[in-house]
Amino acid sequence: MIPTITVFERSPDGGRGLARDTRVRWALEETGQAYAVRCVSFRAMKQPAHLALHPFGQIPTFEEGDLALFESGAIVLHLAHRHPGLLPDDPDARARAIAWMFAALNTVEPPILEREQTPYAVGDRPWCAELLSILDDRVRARLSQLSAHLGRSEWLDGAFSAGDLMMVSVLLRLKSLALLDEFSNLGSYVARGEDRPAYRRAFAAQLLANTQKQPPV
Ligand code: GTB
Repeated sequence: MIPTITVFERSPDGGRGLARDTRVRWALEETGQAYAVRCVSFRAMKQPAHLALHPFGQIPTFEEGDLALFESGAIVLHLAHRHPGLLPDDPDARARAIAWMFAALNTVEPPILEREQTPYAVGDRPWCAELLSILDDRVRARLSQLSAHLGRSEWLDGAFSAGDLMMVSVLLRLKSLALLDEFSNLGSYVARGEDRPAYRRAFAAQLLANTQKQPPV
């Protein structure tokens, strides 16, 4: 049975791959799984049918047979457990790869999101520039630690894993800011992720979905 994921009917980023279905598409591509897509409007996301799948009324969701999942991290982890390609066989290395997934979502993504969303939330306040500079420093601190860990390695812990998939997905959100440029090894790390054939397929699929003409309603 082919799983179905939900995605924005039209992502606000116009197909830059920043919505969280891209990381799920990427995991599906890395593990060689065909998948179907159901587009959901902002309105439909808050309706009972979608809330039954996602209690917070968001995308992405994942359905396969009797299983319905929400949270991109949980979906990627599920795929990584079920199919080879995203987690090492060695139990300790596997646990470390999962730790990197959590680090991406719990430690690195929050300051990036706060930095990203602040201009929308309080961009008109006189103190916004000062706050942005504080938030930049918070992101910088995390990037500096991550950069020190990565050093000259290709990936975070040996071979590419779900930990890298999630970390690259999170760092991609910084592309519009100059912060990533301050850490050349992280820039190369993100570029390596983007260069993977599975990422390219995932990106192309979401771009097509977000740029093709919508049928009249
Ligand atoms: N923790 C959840 C997960 O990882 O799955 C977060 C899910 C989430 O934030 N979903 C967003 C959503 O459904 C889309 S991805 N938002 C609609 C709503 O809450 O009503 C976040 C996102 C949205 C848009 C852009 N963009 O345009 O650049 C980037 C990321």
